[in-house]
Amino acid sequence: MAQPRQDTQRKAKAGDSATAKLKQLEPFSQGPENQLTTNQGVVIPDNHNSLKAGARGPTLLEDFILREKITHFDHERIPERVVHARGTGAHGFFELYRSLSEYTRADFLQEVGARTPVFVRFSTVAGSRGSSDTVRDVRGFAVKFYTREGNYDLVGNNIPVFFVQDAMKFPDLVHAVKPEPHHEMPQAASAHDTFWDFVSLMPETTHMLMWVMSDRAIPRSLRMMEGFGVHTFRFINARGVAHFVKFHWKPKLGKHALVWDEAQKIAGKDPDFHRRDLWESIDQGNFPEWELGLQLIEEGKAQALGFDLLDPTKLIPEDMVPVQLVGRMTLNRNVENFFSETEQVAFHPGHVVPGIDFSNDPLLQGRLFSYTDTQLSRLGGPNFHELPINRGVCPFHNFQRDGMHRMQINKGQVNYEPNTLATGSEQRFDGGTGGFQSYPQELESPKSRRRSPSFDDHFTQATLFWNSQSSAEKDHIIAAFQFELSKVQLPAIRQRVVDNLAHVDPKLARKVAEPLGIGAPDAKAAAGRSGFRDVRFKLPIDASAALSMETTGGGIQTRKVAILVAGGVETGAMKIVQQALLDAGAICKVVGPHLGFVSTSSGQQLAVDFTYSNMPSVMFDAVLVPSGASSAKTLAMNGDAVHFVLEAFKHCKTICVIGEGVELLRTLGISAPGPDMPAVAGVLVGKSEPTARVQLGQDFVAAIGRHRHWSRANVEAVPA
Ligand code: HDE
Repeated sequence: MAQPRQDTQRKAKAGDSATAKLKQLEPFSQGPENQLTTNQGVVIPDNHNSLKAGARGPTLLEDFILREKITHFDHERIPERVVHARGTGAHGFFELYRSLSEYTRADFLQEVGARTPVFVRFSTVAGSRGSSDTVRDVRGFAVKFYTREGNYDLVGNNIPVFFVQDAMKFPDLVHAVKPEPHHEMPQAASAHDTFWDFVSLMPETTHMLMWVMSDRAIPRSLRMMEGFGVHTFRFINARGVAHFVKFHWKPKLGKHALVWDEAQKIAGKDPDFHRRDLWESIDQGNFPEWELGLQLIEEGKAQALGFDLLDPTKLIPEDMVPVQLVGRMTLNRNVENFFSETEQVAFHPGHVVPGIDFSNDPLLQGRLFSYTDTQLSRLGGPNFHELPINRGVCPFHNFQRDGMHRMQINKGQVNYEPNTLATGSEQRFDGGTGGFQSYPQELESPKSRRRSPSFDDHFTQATLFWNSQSSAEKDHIIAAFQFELSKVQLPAIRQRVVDNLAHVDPKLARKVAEPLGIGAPDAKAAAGRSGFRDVRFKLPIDASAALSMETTGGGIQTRKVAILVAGGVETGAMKIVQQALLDAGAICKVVGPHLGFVSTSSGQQLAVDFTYSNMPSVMFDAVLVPSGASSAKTLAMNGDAVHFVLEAFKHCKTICVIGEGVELLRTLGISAPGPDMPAVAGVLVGKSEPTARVQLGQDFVAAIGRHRHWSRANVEAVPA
């Protein structure tokens, strides 16, 4: 058998013409765009019909084209993430404002203006991949920095604390919040018995519960929420000096939320609401931005805080350690393939670079094991680092080899160290001072399975959060607890929750209990239960403005305004107001009775973007109803249009009506400006006269900038 090869070599030397011909066999230049092939490159002559015995006969097993196509399809899905299954991602960059060399030797944090590519994945936690975006839940906020020294993953959430203190309780927490195992309901919701049963028995969850029952858990947009690293990490500088560090992401557009009724409706009207919002914003060049904030604490000063930095149910109030803004992150590129990028991206809190290290937070320590482990089953083997989205931008080299789905072809004889056979010099590693050096922290002994007493206080920071909320935010928290607990079947569980809440604030507990058909909250009963710690450490502050979302600002950029029209709409004043909105960065969409065009009062054609029924008011931040007698009349007769404004009113959104447009507000008792008309927060009733138009536009912009008008009275009475 060796003979022919020798022949060929011999002939090639002699310049044989047959070999020369062989060399010319280049691949055909057909591209996959214009020619379908099998995975082996064989051209498929017909992609519509399988191979059959006659036109009406059975399909033949020999049809390798059909078999390959269907086999691949059968295996298209990979297991979804056990938590954070539903998400969306985007590419961008991080740019440093100031050198952090004083604190860390991490290369990407040294040079002012240095840009590092990033990939970010946002997610909900409890729901399956196909669940809705706007459910009440924590949002994952995971950032992969592709640095020159390796990938650094900051795998955080939009809430700065966590439910449990020790990794040991994480599987229990997740089991409790996921759909109940006997009937797999409810999907993507914490409003059920098992979740509240578990958390009511674990008072350490109380602080995070306050956040999850607040508006933080129903963000208006992923672009309008904060991110947090949650755990305390360490920065180590070139001299080996360490600082504790907490990470924050501050959104440039401010922090804003939906209202609960709206969130539930959007979950049905557009389950992809947050994904679409992020995708469209980036697509339209409205790149979302966050600033990276750091709280830095000298190792020796951590003790003085009054609570334990290693306890992930605690935050450091910004009033005690200010957040320093050190850079900005811009997301400017959508993915090209959701599966290859967003689904296959593998984050890991253990992906750190020299200069960034861990603390002994027992929740973080558990995470360090979990993330590689989960990728092994989710991505099918140990080579997921070779997937394009997970590959670093710096070269890497080691002797890990083979395994499922190996892409790299490692060449040569040597796959071990030390060795003398590899090309170049002898390979022997004797340690040294370069590369990643773990912080040489002294450890305590002996081994034990104990919780540190410094983790005992479960309520002081929950009370701090409560005290820091505006009165509207407090109302929303009470309503959220009431809603969730009203879905809990067992009264004893409801009772346990309110008994615990009495340790946060007695009034909060009383209010929550009111409609739940249970007894008054009993703080003593809570304190008598096992697992309860009646301990409060002292905090130097009672409230912290940074914990509220109410004063966040952020302008009206990318806010969506619906312009409700029908035939006969008067566009003179409308255009002036619309221009003011566009100048302020808002997005205006015309919503009419049908797609195509409507005729204006001056006989022109106005293009319609959406209809009242295919794009409801919950998709918008504000509504403009222009003047025009016949347009206003048609709108007032149309149930969908009337519902549109009533719903926007109920959700406390800004509404601006011009001239006859006020007809649409008549059921709310709002009429044309005059002595009888009561002022209603966030409702602007403008005249169409040229002198009033410019001012109206400015007032409208300012009112939308206040996000929602919570002081609007009696919205519960509005039937929408
Ligand atoms: Fe995670 N977490 N987690 N987690 N986590 C996962 O990893 C885990 C925790 C967070 O967009 C999983 O690849 C344990 C805290 C985000 O791909 C899994 C513990 C915080 C994402 C896992 C925690 C997070 C995950 C599931 C307690 C905020 C989504 C799929 C010890 C700081 C990342 C996967 C993405 C994903 C385990 C607690 C954030 C199973 C064991 C605290 C943002 O490995």
